[in-house]
Amino acid sequence: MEPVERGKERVVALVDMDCFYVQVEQKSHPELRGKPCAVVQYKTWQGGGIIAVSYEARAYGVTRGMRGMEAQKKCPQLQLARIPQAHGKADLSKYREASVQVIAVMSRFAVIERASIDEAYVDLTAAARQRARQMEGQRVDSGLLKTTFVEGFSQNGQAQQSGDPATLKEEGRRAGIEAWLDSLPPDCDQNSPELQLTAGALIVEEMRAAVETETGYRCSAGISHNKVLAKLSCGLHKPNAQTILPMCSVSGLFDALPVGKIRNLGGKFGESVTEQLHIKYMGQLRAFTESRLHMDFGEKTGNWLFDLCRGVEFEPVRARHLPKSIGCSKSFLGLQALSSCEQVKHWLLQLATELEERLNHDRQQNQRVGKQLSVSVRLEGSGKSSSFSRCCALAQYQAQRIAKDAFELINGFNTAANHQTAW
Ligand code: TTP
Ligand code: CA
Ligand code: CA
Repeated sequence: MEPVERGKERVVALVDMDCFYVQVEQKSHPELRGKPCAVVQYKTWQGGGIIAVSYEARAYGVTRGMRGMEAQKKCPQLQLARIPQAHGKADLSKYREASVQVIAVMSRFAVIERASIDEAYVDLTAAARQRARQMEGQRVDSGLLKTTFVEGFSQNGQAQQSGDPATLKEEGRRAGIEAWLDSLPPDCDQNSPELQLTAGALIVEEMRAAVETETGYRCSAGISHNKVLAKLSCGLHKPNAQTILPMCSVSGLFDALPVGKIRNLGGKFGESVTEQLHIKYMGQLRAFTESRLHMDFGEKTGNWLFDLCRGVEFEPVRARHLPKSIGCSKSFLGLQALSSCEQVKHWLLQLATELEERLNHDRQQNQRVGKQLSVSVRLEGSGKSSSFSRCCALAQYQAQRIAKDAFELINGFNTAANHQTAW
């Protein structure tokens, strides 16, 4: 038996809910279903800030970050749902509960790593191998992959000239699936990584159907050989669709993909990569030797980048259904900025009250206790912003005590320290 090509050993998927907060609101307010709508935080100023947008509303140009009133100018029939509030701030508990329901369904299928409130990685290696074995060399029925796109194969269909965009897209998708299945060698070896990706896609179709039947929520997914490629491919076709990203399509995709679109390269580190190497696209990284990347980024990171730009990555999917930490925060922008110790103490107590509730709920649900209290402060000055973070032992699940400890942790940073009441 030949060894599996490096980087193709696993089948990994990323499942991400479509316009998640919108779907949660649509479930409890059925009149919003199928309509252009958006979820806003704090309906006070100009209709509140939009944080989630239905796909019907996206067609009108409504985007996250717009004010509700601004969005209603683009789409007059736009309906706005508001995030509930508690302790003077947004209360996300209904979205967290919906997330728990989805994770419970998904975890019946394979090893799950919850990555955020609305997404999870799935290691399908074992399940996909087993499914590939069961196929016994028979061609996969494309009717079982009815929401699957294959990157690099979908555009090659003989799409007809006329027709509406949705029909053309569906024709291209179907032609792509057939071309992909044709590309699998006849009486395909069950150890073929491409066959295993296909088997993984079959399982993800079933998993997504189960999520929709049992919770009412729709999601999209990416299926590939590692977390980075799975995450990237999930975003290629949304909503309510899934995309296989085979290794042979990586270089074509990376050639026009800005470095910052890759998992873990979206922030400062990704910027330093593009600046130091004078590049823009992921594919351009392939021009650099391993030793050059070692010189610029150190051996470990250099190796990682060298592999990554070729689609190879090895971070494991870790079995984890629960968040690692429980946190809450609130921003005070512009004129709302806190300026006295009393105000700081008041809001610390509000945050601590939410924490106490959520910690108790977590202890009851998950039989575990938190050990560390961490407080972070971000200051947005004129132009510059700075932040700091301090931690201590979490002594008790008690709001007053948490607020007091938190105040002591940050009090040393008060620049108005020699004044009695100012912050
Ligand atoms: P996303 O998965 O980024 O977006 P989405 O689910 O709304 O839409 P898509 O179909 O494109 O995946 O975020 C998940 C939820 O997290 C989103 O519904 C609202 C919330 N969220 C915020 O509150 N603020 C933010 O800045 C982002 C990015 C998300
Ligand atoms: Ca989402
Ligand atoms: Ca997400």
